Amino acid sequence: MKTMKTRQITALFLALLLLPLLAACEISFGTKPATSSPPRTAAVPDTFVEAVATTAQVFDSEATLRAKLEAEITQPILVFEYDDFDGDGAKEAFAFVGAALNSDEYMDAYIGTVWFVSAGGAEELYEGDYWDSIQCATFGGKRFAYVELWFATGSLTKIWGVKDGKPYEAEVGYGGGFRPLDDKNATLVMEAYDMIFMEDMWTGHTYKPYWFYWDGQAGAFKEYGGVAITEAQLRKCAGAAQVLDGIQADGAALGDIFYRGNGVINVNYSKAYEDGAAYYYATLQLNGTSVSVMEDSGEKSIDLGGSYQAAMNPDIAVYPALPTIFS
Ligand SMILES: [Ca+2]
Repeated sequence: MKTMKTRQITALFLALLLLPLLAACEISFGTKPATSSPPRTAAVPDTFVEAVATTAQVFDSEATLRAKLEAEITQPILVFEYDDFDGDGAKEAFAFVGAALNSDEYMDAYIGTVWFVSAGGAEELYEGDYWDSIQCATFGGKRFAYVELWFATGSLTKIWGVKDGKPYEAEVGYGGGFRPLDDKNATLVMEAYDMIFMEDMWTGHTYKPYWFYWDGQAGAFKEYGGVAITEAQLRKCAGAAQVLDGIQADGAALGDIFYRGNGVINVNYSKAYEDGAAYYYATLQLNGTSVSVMEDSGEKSIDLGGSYQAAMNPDIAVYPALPTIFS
């Protein structure tokens, strides 16, 4: 009896001992096929990344953004500027919705609305009349959209950028005819009646460019403000005498001379007549220690009508220290 019981206990003991071993074998057999197919740990992130990328593309694809805008409007989309304006990886668009006038007198004029569209939806920015539809330019690596509002005899520029996924108006001040020069600089035109003073009245419509730049650190446009210099200071530059002597030989009197941080020097001068005076300017470019008359589209900037001020938009003007040539 005792022997029988001992055998049974031994068998039970062996079974108990073998069970975990068998279980272990089963586990190892069970995991084995997994090694022959692609490892699950690698396959999961791949699918996940793919899914996220697909979702992002759908949210800000050009077709999706167009559809978001089309749901809000009744007029056609004339311009759709689709880009990553602020460089954050998400696409957005500035769109012009409306109609071209197509008249002989106003060939490129439009009436309509500027819209901003992102994955978050479509937002109306400005409704009005324009000399042109939306144009785009890059300053400091950021993309901007701008329009020229139809304003009396000239235009008024409105510029928008994108920050934290939202559009904002990049204030460049009062003026029109915004013209990008490179990835930092631009000009804005000041309109004035400042050429002829006669019988106590100003006449002579003039359009003078002023110079602006994108200040990446401030995240804002600034104007190159002018610091007044004297004729004697300007004559220290090579090439200045030739220009100034020519102006004075013509019977003109020098007015204010402004030096700007981009090396632009505006020389104002006037000629007196019996019952009034005519006002002119020359724009010079300082290169090192010499100056030359600036050329714009093949035209020399001398004997042009009007007078320059220190700044067009004093609120955003930055005034430079004078270079040593003027000291
Ligand atoms: Ca963006």
